[in-house]
Amino acid sequence: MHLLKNIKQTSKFILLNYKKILNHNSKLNSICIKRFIHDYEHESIDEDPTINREYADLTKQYLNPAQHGHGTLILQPYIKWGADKKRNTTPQLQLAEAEALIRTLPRWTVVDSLCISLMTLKKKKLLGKGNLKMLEERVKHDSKVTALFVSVNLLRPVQINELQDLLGVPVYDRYSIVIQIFREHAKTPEAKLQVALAELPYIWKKLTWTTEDSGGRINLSEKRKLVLHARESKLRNALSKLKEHRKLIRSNRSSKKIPSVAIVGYTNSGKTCLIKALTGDQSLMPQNKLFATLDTTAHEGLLPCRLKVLYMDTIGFIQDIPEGLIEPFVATFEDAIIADVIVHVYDASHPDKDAQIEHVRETLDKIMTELETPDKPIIEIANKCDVAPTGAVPDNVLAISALKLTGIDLLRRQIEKHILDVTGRKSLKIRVLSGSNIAAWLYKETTVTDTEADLNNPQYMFITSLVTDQQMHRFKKFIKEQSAR
Ligand SMILES: Nc1nc2c(ncn2[C@@H]2O[C@H](COP(=O)(O)OP(=O)(O)OP(=O)(O)O)[C@@H](O)[C@H]2O)c(=O)[nH]1
Ligand SMILES: [Mg+2]
Repeated sequence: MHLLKNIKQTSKFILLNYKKILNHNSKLNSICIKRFIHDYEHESIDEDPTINREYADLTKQYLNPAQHGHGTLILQPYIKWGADKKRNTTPQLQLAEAEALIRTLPRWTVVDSLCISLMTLKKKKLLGKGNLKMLEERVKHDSKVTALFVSVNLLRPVQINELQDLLGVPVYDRYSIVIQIFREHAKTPEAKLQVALAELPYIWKKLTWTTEDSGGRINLSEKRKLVLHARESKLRNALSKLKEHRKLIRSNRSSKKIPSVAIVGYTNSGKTCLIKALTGDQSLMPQNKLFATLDTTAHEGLLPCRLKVLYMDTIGFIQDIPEGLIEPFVATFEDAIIADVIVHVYDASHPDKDAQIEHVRETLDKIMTELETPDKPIIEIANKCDVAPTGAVPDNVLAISALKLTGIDLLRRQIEKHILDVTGRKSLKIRVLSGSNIAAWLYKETTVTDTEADLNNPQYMFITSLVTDQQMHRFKKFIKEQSAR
């Protein structure tokens, strides 16, 4: 009774404190984002140390971050028959991706790995007696194994507890491993904010399940739930301010009329490398890691007609992770998806490319429907053709190598065709007096793609320009004004 009263008082105190913070923040408008980001960078999202400590305990209990890494035994369960059987991939390919996830984490190593066939992943006890015994022996006989990674998107606490109690090592699922990768790779304040939000649904789920699984812990969870609610509303508040801020940048971008191209695709398919090839931006660092890019960033490039475009780099997609993990990233992904043209790049050398392509198509379709983005051209291109087996790319798909720079000019031309189409730009060739106001207007207001002298009259020249209907309208008005003078 006394404990319950104490918890109620603490909860009230936490809530009041949060209301104070939230009210205060709402007055600060965009400064809030900077302030929040500053707070976050200094690991003090919450001004109350009780909440900080409580949240740290929660992440320790449910995410189990390992600063010093782990020697990992990977278990890839798969369903052999029935509706839940995966049809476009194999257990070995799924296992290879699970290994790549672990290798992406610094200081984590793959010690041992195996595939296990199961009837279902939904049982309270994930594994049967025989498999448990075999796992126990493998862990006990290899002292290098310090953790088990079960490569399914989300394990229930009761499933984790059974394995942990038996094996004596921490147990991770795909969601928690991807969160650890996100935490490692989030460098910008924005990415850190999104990662902080992405881990909340995971902790929520685990906390709720724990409460369901063992009724005795309800009081403790109530306090913890309050902490999570408070943290979530603060993060969401900051993220929605960030969205407003991004809208401003976006409208600025569209007022400058620079067309944009979103580069999307499965993680590690070569998106960053492709943008480097298209723009020549040497500061871009492609890496052989999953989720190397977490931020949506814009990079300026030139099309063959000399029109400027912005290439948007984006976070990669991956199969078998719950939607809650990606949801916070949709805020910035939105910036990319509103682009004029989308380029879906896939790794043609990857043995699991068909499943990867399908996953990206489906996810993209879902996001675009949810965001109510109008239909737009999606160009699918096959990357890493320098190492892809012959016949891996269908005839109607453009095959490129972003690394070896093959097929890049052809891709630029394809992008150009779509951009001119979508943005309604037409090529216009006009004879003007050299150095006239009209020539100056064209240079200032439109994209001049070519000039040539008029051989019949050296005082005149031909200017070829790309113009939108709007620019054409303004141009005609300008000509009228000039001739009225
Ligand atoms: N052989 C070969 N390797 C490539 C090619 N394009 C990219 N790579 C390599 O593939 C790896 C991943 O490239 P990134 O550009 O970082 O891939 P990404 O899609 O941006 O990956 P994430 O940001 O992690 O989702 C790097 O090691 C690149 O050097 C290619 O055309 N051929
Ligand atoms: Mg990248």
